Amino acid sequence: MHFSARDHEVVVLDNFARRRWHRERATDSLTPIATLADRIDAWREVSGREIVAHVGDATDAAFLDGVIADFLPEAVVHYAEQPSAPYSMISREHAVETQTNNVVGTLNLLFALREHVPGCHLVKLGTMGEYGTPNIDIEEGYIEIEHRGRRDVLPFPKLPGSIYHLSKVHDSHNIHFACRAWGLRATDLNQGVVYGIETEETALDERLLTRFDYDELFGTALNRFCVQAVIGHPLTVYGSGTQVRGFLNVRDTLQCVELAVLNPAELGEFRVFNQFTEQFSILQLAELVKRAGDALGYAVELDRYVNPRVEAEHHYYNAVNDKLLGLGLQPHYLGDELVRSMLTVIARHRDRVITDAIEPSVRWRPDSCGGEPALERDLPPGRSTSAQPHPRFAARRVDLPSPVRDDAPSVR
Ligand code: USQ
Repeated sequence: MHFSARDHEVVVLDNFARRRWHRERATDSLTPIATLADRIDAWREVSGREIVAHVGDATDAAFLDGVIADFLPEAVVHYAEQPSAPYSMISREHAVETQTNNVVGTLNLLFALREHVPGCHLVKLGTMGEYGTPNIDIEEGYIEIEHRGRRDVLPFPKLPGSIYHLSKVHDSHNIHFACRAWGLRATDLNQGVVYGIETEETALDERLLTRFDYDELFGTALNRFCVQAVIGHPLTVYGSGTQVRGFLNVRDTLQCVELAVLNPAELGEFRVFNQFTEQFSILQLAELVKRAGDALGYAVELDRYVNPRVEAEHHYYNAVNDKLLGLGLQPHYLGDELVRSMLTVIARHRDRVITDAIEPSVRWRPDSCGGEPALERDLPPGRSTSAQPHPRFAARRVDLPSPVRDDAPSVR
Protein backbone atom coordinates (compact mmCIF):
# COMPACT_ATOMS: atom_id res chain seq x y z
CA MET A 1 0.00 0.00 0.00
CA HIS A 2 2.88 2.34 0.81
CA PHE A 3 4.38 1.83 -2.68
CA SER A 4 1.04 1.77 -4.44
CA ALA A 5 0.10 5.10 -2.84
CA ARG A 6 3.29 6.53 -4.34
CA ASP A 7 2.36 5.45 -7.87
CA HIS A 8 4.46 2.31 -8.10
CA GLU A 9 2.96 -0.69 -9.86
CA VAL A 10 2.65 -3.37 -7.16
CA VAL A 11 2.21 -7.13 -7.28
CA VAL A 12 1.88 -9.01 -3.98
CA LEU A 13 2.57 -12.71 -3.36
CA ASP A 14 1.10 -14.48 -0.36
CA ASN A 15 0.73 -18.07 0.83
CA PHE A 16 -1.15 -17.05 4.02
CA ALA A 17 1.41 -18.85 6.17
CA ARG A 18 1.08 -16.47 9.11
CA ARG A 19 -2.68 -17.07 9.25
CA ARG A 20 -2.00 -20.82 9.24
CA TRP A 21 0.64 -20.59 11.97
CA HIS A 22 -1.77 -18.66 14.17
CA ARG A 23 -4.57 -21.18 13.59
CA GLU A 24 -2.18 -23.98 14.50
CA ARG A 25 -1.49 -22.30 17.87
CA ALA A 26 -5.10 -21.09 18.48
CA THR A 27 -3.85 -17.49 18.53
CA ASP A 28 -4.67 -14.46 16.39
CA SER A 29 -3.78 -10.87 15.64
CA LEU A 30 -5.27 -8.33 18.06
CA THR A 31 -6.48 -6.32 15.10
CA PRO A 32 -8.95 -8.14 12.85
CA ILE A 33 -7.34 -8.88 9.47
CA ALA A 34 -9.58 -8.93 6.42
CA THR A 35 -8.97 -11.47 3.65
CA LEU A 36 -6.39 -10.44 1.06
CA ALA A 37 -9.14 -10.08 -1.56
CA ASP A 38 -11.17 -7.79 0.73
CA ARG A 39 -8.11 -5.70 1.54
CA ILE A 40 -7.33 -5.26 -2.15
CA ASP A 41 -10.94 -4.20 -2.77
CA ALA A 42 -10.77 -1.77 0.16
CA TRP A 43 -7.50 -0.31 -1.14
CA ARG A 44 -9.06 0.20 -4.58
CA GLU A 45 -12.03 2.01 -2.98
CA VAL A 46 -9.86 4.20 -0.75
CA SER A 47 -7.04 5.01 -3.16
CA GLY A 48 -8.37 4.30 -6.65
CA ARG A 49 -5.30 2.10 -7.15
CA GLU A 50 -4.95 -1.54 -8.08
CA ILE A 51 -2.70 -4.10 -6.37
CA VAL A 52 -2.44 -7.46 -8.14
CA ALA A 53 -2.25 -10.55 -5.91
CA HIS A 54 -0.86 -14.02 -6.62
CA VAL A 55 -1.48 -16.79 -4.11
CA GLY A 56 1.39 -19.23 -3.87
CA ASP A 57 4.52 -20.24 -2.05
CA ALA A 58 8.04 -18.89 -2.46
CA THR A 59 9.42 -22.41 -2.02
CA ASP A 60 7.51 -23.37 -5.19
CA ALA A 61 10.04 -22.56 -7.92
CA ALA A 62 7.58 -22.81 -10.81
CA PHE A 63 5.16 -20.42 -9.12
CA LEU A 64 7.85 -17.87 -8.31
CA ASP A 65 9.44 -18.08 -11.77
CA GLY A 66 6.04 -17.59 -13.39
CA VAL A 67 5.23 -14.43 -11.45
CA ILE A 68 8.71 -12.91 -11.83
CA ALA A 69 8.87 -13.70 -15.58
CA ASP A 70 5.43 -12.20 -16.11
CA PHE A 71 5.81 -9.01 -14.06
CA LEU A 72 9.55 -8.32 -14.57
CA PRO A 73 9.90 -6.26 -11.36
CA GLU A 74 12.42 -3.45 -10.91
CA ALA A 75 12.59 -4.29 -7.20
CA VAL A 76 11.47 -7.18 -5.02
CA VAL A 77 10.77 -6.57 -1.33
CA HIS A 78 11.20 -9.98 0.25
CA TYR A 79 9.12 -10.38 3.41
CA ALA A 80 8.17 -14.04 2.83
CA GLU A 81 9.87 -15.54 5.88
CA GLN A 82 8.86 -17.21 9.09
CA PRO A 83 9.82 -14.36 11.42
CA SER A 84 9.54 -15.76 14.95
CA ALA A 85 12.51 -16.92 17.02
CA PRO A 86 10.32 -18.85 19.53
CA TYR A 87 8.32 -20.53 16.71
CA SER A 88 11.55 -21.88 15.27
CA MET A 89 12.49 -23.30 18.69
CA ILE A 90 9.24 -25.23 19.42
CA SER A 91 10.39 -28.53 17.93
CA ARG A 92 12.49 -30.15 15.24
CA GLU A 93 9.55 -29.82 12.81
CA HIS A 94 9.23 -26.09 13.46
CA ALA A 95 12.98 -25.59 13.08
CA VAL A 96 13.01 -27.48 9.77
CA GLU A 97 9.93 -25.65 8.53
CA THR A 98 11.49 -22.28 9.40
CA GLN A 99 14.76 -22.94 7.66
CA THR A 100 13.12 -24.62 4.65
CA ASN A 101 10.65 -21.79 4.17
CA ASN A 102 13.24 -19.08 4.66
CA VAL A 103 16.36 -20.46 3.02
CA VAL A 104 14.70 -22.32 0.13
CA GLY A 105 12.29 -19.44 -0.55
CA THR A 106 15.16 -16.97 -0.78
CA LEU A 107 17.25 -19.32 -2.91
CA ASN A 108 14.36 -19.79 -5.34
CA LEU A 109 13.98 -16.05 -5.57
CA LEU A 110 17.68 -15.59 -6.34
CA PHE A 111 17.43 -18.10 -9.19
CA ALA A 112 14.22 -16.50 -10.50
CA LEU A 113 15.94 -13.09 -10.54
CA ARG A 114 19.05 -14.48 -12.22
CA GLU A 115 16.93 -16.14 -14.88
CA HIS A 116 14.42 -13.41 -15.66
CA VAL A 117 15.49 -9.99 -14.29
CA PRO A 118 19.18 -9.97 -13.33
CA GLY A 119 19.14 -6.20 -12.92
CA CYS A 120 16.27 -6.28 -10.39
CA HIS A 121 17.10 -4.94 -6.91
CA LEU A 122 16.37 -7.44 -4.15
CA VAL A 123 15.46 -5.76 -0.85
CA LYS A 124 15.57 -8.51 1.73
CA LEU A 125 14.35 -8.30 5.31
CA GLY A 126 17.25 -9.43 7.48
CA THR A 127 17.61 -9.03 11.23
CA MET A 128 19.87 -7.33 13.75
CA GLY A 129 19.76 -10.71 15.49
CA GLU A 130 22.20 -12.06 12.90
CA TYR A 131 24.97 -10.29 14.82
CA GLY A 132 23.96 -11.37 18.33
CA THR A 133 25.54 -9.37 21.14
CA PRO A 134 29.30 -9.27 20.53
CA ASN A 135 31.52 -7.33 22.91
CA ILE A 136 32.45 -4.88 20.13
CA ASP A 137 30.50 -2.24 18.17
CA ILE A 138 28.24 -3.76 15.49
CA GLU A 139 28.96 -2.39 12.02
CA GLU A 140 26.60 -2.41 9.04
CA GLY A 141 27.24 -5.79 7.49
CA TYR A 142 31.02 -5.58 7.08
CA ILE A 143 34.07 -4.93 9.27
CA GLU A 144 37.60 -3.92 8.35
CA ILE A 145 39.99 -6.42 9.91
CA GLU A 146 43.74 -6.38 10.26
CA HIS A 147 45.12 -9.89 10.73
CA ARG A 148 48.80 -10.83 10.79
CA GLY A 149 49.77 -7.67 9.03
CA ARG A 150 47.14 -7.84 6.26
CA ARG A 151 43.86 -5.94 5.96
CA ASP A 152 40.51 -6.74 4.41
CA VAL A 153 36.84 -5.72 4.64
CA LEU A 154 34.88 -8.88 5.46
CA PRO A 155 31.34 -9.81 6.50
CA PHE A 156 30.74 -8.87 10.14
CA PRO A 157 30.90 -11.99 12.40
CA LYS A 158 27.53 -13.58 13.14
CA LEU A 159 26.28 -14.96 16.48
CA PRO A 160 22.57 -15.65 15.86
CA GLY A 161 20.45 -16.52 18.88
CA SER A 162 17.82 -18.90 17.46
CA ILE A 163 17.14 -21.26 14.57
CA TYR A 164 15.11 -18.45 13.01
CA HIS A 165 17.95 -15.93 13.31
CA LEU A 166 20.27 -18.58 11.85
CA SER A 167 18.02 -18.88 8.80
CA LYS A 168 18.62 -15.20 8.09
CA VAL A 169 22.37 -15.67 8.39
CA HIS A 170 22.14 -18.47 5.83
CA ASP A 171 20.10 -16.18 3.56
CA SER A 172 22.70 -13.43 3.87
CA HIS A 173 25.43 -15.78 2.73
CA ASN A 174 23.34 -17.03 -0.20
CA ILE A 175 22.45 -13.52 -1.33
CA HIS A 176 26.02 -12.29 -0.95
CA PHE A 177 27.19 -15.21 -3.07
CA ALA A 178 24.58 -14.51 -5.76
CA CYS A 179 25.78 -10.89 -5.94
CA ARG A 180 29.42 -11.93 -6.20
CA ALA A 181 28.94 -14.84 -8.58
CA TRP A 182 26.05 -13.72 -10.78
CA GLY A 183 26.23 -9.94 -10.45
CA LEU A 184 22.80 -9.58 -8.83
CA ARG A 185 22.16 -6.52 -6.66
CA ALA A 186 20.71 -6.69 -3.14
CA THR A 187 20.14 -4.77 0.06
CA ASP A 188 19.82 -6.68 3.33
CA LEU A 189 17.81 -4.69 5.86
CA ASN A 190 19.00 -5.92 9.21
CA GLN A 191 15.96 -4.86 11.16
CA GLY A 192 15.62 -4.49 14.91
CA VAL A 193 12.50 -5.21 16.92
CA VAL A 194 9.43 -3.48 15.46
CA TYR A 195 6.65 -1.88 17.51
CA GLY A 196 3.52 0.07 16.65
CA ILE A 197 0.10 -0.58 15.21
CA GLU A 198 -0.77 1.84 12.48
CA THR A 199 0.80 3.12 9.30
CA GLU A 200 -0.35 6.04 7.18
CA GLU A 201 -2.18 3.64 4.88
CA THR A 202 -3.73 1.24 7.41
CA ALA A 203 -5.23 4.22 9.26
CA LEU A 204 -7.32 5.07 6.17
CA ASP A 205 -9.84 2.24 6.63
CA GLU A 206 -10.46 -0.50 9.23
CA ARG A 207 -10.32 -3.11 6.45
CA LEU A 208 -6.71 -2.14 5.72
CA LEU A 209 -5.45 -2.85 9.25
CA THR A 210 -2.18 -4.70 9.46
CA ARG A 211 -1.69 -7.45 11.99
CA PHE A 212 -0.71 -6.73 15.57
CA ASP A 213 0.59 -9.83 17.32
CA TYR A 214 0.98 -10.03 21.08
CA ASP A 215 1.20 -13.80 21.58
CA GLU A 216 4.29 -15.57 22.85
CA LEU A 217 5.45 -16.54 19.36
CA PHE A 218 4.77 -13.69 16.99
CA GLY A 219 4.35 -10.77 19.40
CA THR A 220 7.47 -8.64 19.94
CA ALA A 221 8.43 -7.24 23.34
CA LEU A 222 6.92 -3.75 23.34
CA ASN A 223 3.71 -4.76 21.55
CA ARG A 224 3.26 -7.59 24.05
CA PHE A 225 3.87 -5.30 27.03
CA CYS A 226 1.26 -2.82 25.76
CA VAL A 227 -1.42 -5.52 25.42
CA GLN A 228 -0.49 -6.92 28.83
CA ALA A 229 -0.84 -3.45 30.39
CA VAL A 230 -4.34 -3.02 28.95
CA ILE A 231 -5.67 -6.42 30.07
CA GLY A 232 -4.04 -6.26 33.53
CA HIS A 233 -1.48 -9.03 32.92
CA PRO A 234 1.89 -8.35 34.60
CA LEU A 235 4.50 -7.42 32.00
CA THR A 236 6.47 -10.54 31.02
CA VAL A 237 10.09 -9.43 31.45
CA TYR A 238 12.40 -12.35 30.61
CA GLY A 239 15.34 -12.73 32.99
CA SER A 240 16.88 -9.55 34.34
CA GLY A 241 15.47 -7.49 31.45
CA THR A 242 18.89 -5.93 30.87
CA GLN A 243 19.08 -7.34 27.33
CA VAL A 244 19.51 -4.42 24.91
CA ARG A 245 18.13 -4.41 21.35
CA GLY A 246 17.62 -1.94 18.52
CA PHE A 247 13.98 -0.91 18.03
CA LEU A 248 11.96 0.97 15.44
CA ASN A 249 8.43 2.13 14.78
CA VAL A 250 6.47 0.20 12.14
CA ARG A 251 6.05 3.51 10.24
CA ASP A 252 9.82 3.78 9.99
CA THR A 253 10.11 0.28 8.54
CA LEU A 254 8.15 1.53 5.53
CA GLN A 255 10.36 4.60 5.15
CA CYS A 256 13.44 2.35 5.29
CA VAL A 257 12.18 -0.06 2.64
CA GLU A 258 11.21 2.84 0.40
CA LEU A 259 14.61 4.50 0.84
CA ALA A 260 16.36 1.23 -0.02
CA VAL A 261 14.24 0.73 -3.15
CA LEU A 262 14.63 4.31 -4.38
CA ASN A 263 18.42 4.17 -3.87
CA PRO A 264 19.30 0.75 -5.29
CA ALA A 265 22.52 -1.17 -4.72
CA GLU A 266 24.97 -1.35 -7.63
CA LEU A 267 25.01 -4.42 -9.85
CA GLY A 268 27.07 -7.06 -8.06
CA GLU A 269 26.75 -5.26 -4.72
CA PHE A 270 25.44 -6.87 -1.53
CA ARG A 271 24.63 -3.92 0.71
CA VAL A 272 23.66 -4.17 4.38
CA PHE A 273 21.76 -1.52 6.31
CA ASN A 274 21.11 -1.76 10.06
CA GLN A 275 17.45 -0.84 10.34
CA PHE A 276 16.61 0.48 13.79
CA THR A 277 16.35 3.95 15.25
CA GLU A 278 16.98 3.57 19.01
CA GLN A 279 18.44 1.12 21.52
CA PHE A 280 16.63 0.17 24.73
CA SER A 281 16.87 -2.48 27.37
CA ILE A 282 13.77 -4.63 27.88
CA LEU A 283 13.43 -3.27 31.40
CA GLN A 284 13.43 0.29 30.07
CA LEU A 285 10.57 -0.63 27.73
CA ALA A 286 8.65 -2.26 30.57
CA GLU A 287 9.13 0.84 32.73
CA LEU A 288 8.01 3.08 29.88
CA VAL A 289 4.84 1.01 29.41
CA LYS A 290 4.21 1.06 33.15
CA ARG A 291 4.50 4.85 33.26
CA ALA A 292 2.25 5.37 30.23
CA GLY A 293 -0.23 2.75 31.47
CA ASP A 294 -0.38 4.14 34.99
CA ALA A 295 -1.05 7.60 33.51
CA LEU A 296 -4.11 6.16 31.73
CA GLY A 297 -5.38 4.50 34.91
CA TYR A 298 -4.13 0.93 34.32
CA ALA A 299 -2.37 -0.51 37.36
CA VAL A 300 0.63 -1.97 35.51
CA GLU A 301 2.89 -4.49 37.22
CA LEU A 302 6.10 -6.16 36.07
CA ASP A 303 6.96 -9.82 36.57
CA ARG A 304 10.38 -11.27 35.95
CA TYR A 305 10.21 -14.66 34.24
CA VAL A 306 12.95 -17.23 34.30
CA ASN A 307 14.33 -16.48 30.85
CA PRO A 308 12.94 -19.10 28.44
CA ARG A 309 15.67 -18.18 25.93
CA VAL A 310 19.41 -18.63 25.91
CA GLU A 311 20.72 -15.10 25.50
CA ALA A 312 23.18 -12.76 27.19
CA GLU A 313 21.41 -10.51 29.68
CA HIS A 314 24.33 -8.32 30.77
CA HIS A 315 26.20 -7.35 27.67
CA TYR A 316 27.73 -4.53 25.68
CA TYR A 317 25.58 -3.28 22.80
CA ASN A 318 26.37 -0.50 20.39
CA ALA A 319 25.22 -0.91 16.81
CA VAL A 320 25.86 1.52 13.96
CA ASN A 321 22.79 2.71 12.02
CA ASP A 322 24.15 5.52 9.84
CA LYS A 323 23.27 4.37 6.35
CA LEU A 324 19.49 4.77 6.35
CA LEU A 325 19.79 8.04 8.27
CA GLY A 326 22.25 9.13 5.58
CA LEU A 327 19.62 8.39 2.93
CA GLY A 328 17.13 10.62 4.73
CA LEU A 329 15.29 8.44 7.26
CA GLN A 330 13.24 10.65 9.61
CA PRO A 331 12.73 8.53 12.75
CA HIS A 332 9.57 8.48 14.83
CA TYR A 333 11.11 8.13 18.30
CA LEU A 334 9.54 6.21 21.16
CA GLY A 335 8.10 8.11 24.10
CA ASP A 336 5.25 8.18 26.60
CA GLU A 337 2.84 9.77 24.16
CA LEU A 338 3.36 7.10 21.51
CA VAL A 339 2.90 4.33 24.08
CA ARG A 340 -0.27 6.00 25.41
CA SER A 341 -1.67 6.14 21.87
CA MET A 342 -0.83 2.44 21.35
CA LEU A 343 -2.59 1.60 24.62
CA THR A 344 -5.64 3.53 23.48
CA VAL A 345 -5.87 1.69 20.14
CA ILE A 346 -5.30 -1.66 21.90
CA ALA A 347 -8.12 -0.88 24.36
CA ARG A 348 -10.52 -0.63 21.38
CA HIS A 349 -9.74 -4.27 20.53
CA ARG A 350 -9.28 -5.67 24.04
CA ASP A 351 -12.24 -8.06 23.70
CA ARG A 352 -10.23 -9.96 21.09
CA VAL A 353 -7.29 -10.70 23.39
CA ILE A 354 -6.64 -14.44 23.84
CA THR A 355 -5.09 -14.46 27.31
CA ASP A 356 -3.82 -18.04 27.01
CA ALA A 357 -1.45 -16.86 24.29
CA ILE A 358 0.58 -14.59 26.56
CA GLU A 359 2.60 -16.73 28.97
CA PRO A 360 5.92 -17.97 27.54
CA SER A 361 6.04 -21.75 27.11
CA VAL A 362 8.68 -22.34 24.42
CA ARG A 363 12.10 -22.83 25.98
CA TRP A 364 15.39 -22.83 24.13
CA ARG A 365 16.55 -25.77 26.32
CA PRO A 366 13.35 -27.65 27.02
CA ASP A 367 14.87 -30.55 28.96
CA SER A 368 16.71 -28.22 31.34
CA CYS A 369 13.54 -26.67 32.75
CA GLY A 370 11.25 -29.55 33.62
CA GLY A 371 9.15 -28.59 36.63
CA GLU A 372 10.98 -25.30 37.15
CA PRO A 373 8.73 -22.37 38.09
CA ALA A 374 8.04 -19.83 35.35
CA LEU A 375 8.52 -16.82 37.60
CA GLU A 376 11.70 -15.77 39.34
CA ARG A 377 9.80 -15.03 42.55
CA ASP A 378 8.48 -18.62 42.73
CA LEU A 379 11.97 -20.06 42.93
CA PRO A 380 12.81 -21.48 46.37
CA PRO A 381 13.95 -18.81 48.90
CA GLY A 382 17.59 -17.88 48.58
CA ARG A 383 17.92 -19.46 45.17
CA SER A 384 17.97 -17.75 41.86
CA THR A 385 18.84 -19.47 38.63
CA SER A 386 22.07 -17.48 38.72
CA ALA A 387 22.96 -18.91 42.14
CA GLN A 388 22.40 -22.52 41.09
CA PRO A 389 22.59 -22.94 37.37
CA HIS A 390 21.39 -26.19 35.95
CA PRO A 391 24.41 -28.50 36.02
CA ARG A 392 24.21 -29.14 32.28
CA PHE A 393 24.07 -25.46 31.44
CA ALA A 394 26.31 -23.67 33.84
CA ALA A 395 26.21 -20.46 31.80
CA ARG A 396 22.49 -19.99 32.38
CA ARG A 397 21.79 -17.21 34.85
CA VAL A 398 19.08 -14.79 35.90
CA ASP A 399 20.11 -11.90 38.13
CA LEU A 400 18.22 -9.26 40.02
CA PRO A 401 17.22 -6.29 37.87
CA SER A 402 20.01 -3.85 37.37
CA PRO A 403 20.54 -0.96 35.03
CA VAL A 404 22.13 -1.38 31.64
CA ARG A 405 25.88 -1.72 32.05
CA ASP A 406 27.77 1.51 32.46
CA ASP A 407 29.73 0.97 29.30
CA ALA A 408 26.59 0.33 27.21
CA PRO A 409 25.60 3.23 24.99
CA SER A 410 23.25 5.80 26.44
CA VAL A 411 19.63 5.19 25.61
CA ARG A 412 17.08 7.78 24.66
N1 USQ B 1 11.34 -10.42 25.71
C1 USQ B 1 10.88 -10.28 27.01
N2 USQ B 1 9.55 -10.51 27.24
C2 USQ B 1 8.68 -10.83 26.25
C3 USQ B 1 9.16 -10.96 24.93
C4 USQ B 1 10.50 -10.76 24.69
O1 USQ B 1 11.63 -9.97 27.94
O2 USQ B 1 7.50 -11.02 26.55
C5 USQ B 1 12.76 -10.18 25.43
C6 USQ B 1 13.48 -11.37 24.80
O3 USQ B 1 14.01 -12.22 25.79
C7 USQ B 1 14.54 -10.67 23.95
C8 USQ B 1 13.92 -9.35 23.57
O4 USQ B 1 12.82 -9.15 24.45
O5 USQ B 1 15.67 -10.39 24.73
C9 USQ B 1 13.41 -9.28 22.15
O6 USQ B 1 12.49 -10.33 21.96
P1 USQ B 1 11.29 -10.17 20.89
O7 USQ B 1 10.42 -11.37 21.01
O8 USQ B 1 10.66 -8.83 21.00
O9 USQ B 1 12.10 -10.13 19.51
P2 USQ B 1 12.99 -11.25 18.83
O10 USQ B 1 12.65 -12.62 19.26
O11 USQ B 1 14.41 -10.82 18.96
O12 USQ B 1 12.53 -11.16 17.32
C10 USQ B 1 11.93 -9.98 16.77
C11 USQ B 1 11.18 -10.36 15.51
C12 USQ B 1 12.17 -10.90 14.49
C13 USQ B 1 13.28 -9.90 14.27
C14 USQ B 1 13.94 -9.52 15.58
C15 USQ B 1 14.94 -8.40 15.47
O13 USQ B 1 10.19 -11.32 15.80
O14 USQ B 1 11.50 -11.17 13.28
O15 USQ B 1 14.25 -10.45 13.42
O16 USQ B 1 12.92 -9.03 16.50
S1 USQ B 1 16.25 -8.57 16.60
O17 USQ B 1 15.71 -8.70 17.95
O18 USQ B 1 17.08 -7.40 16.50
O19 USQ B 1 16.94 -9.80 16.24
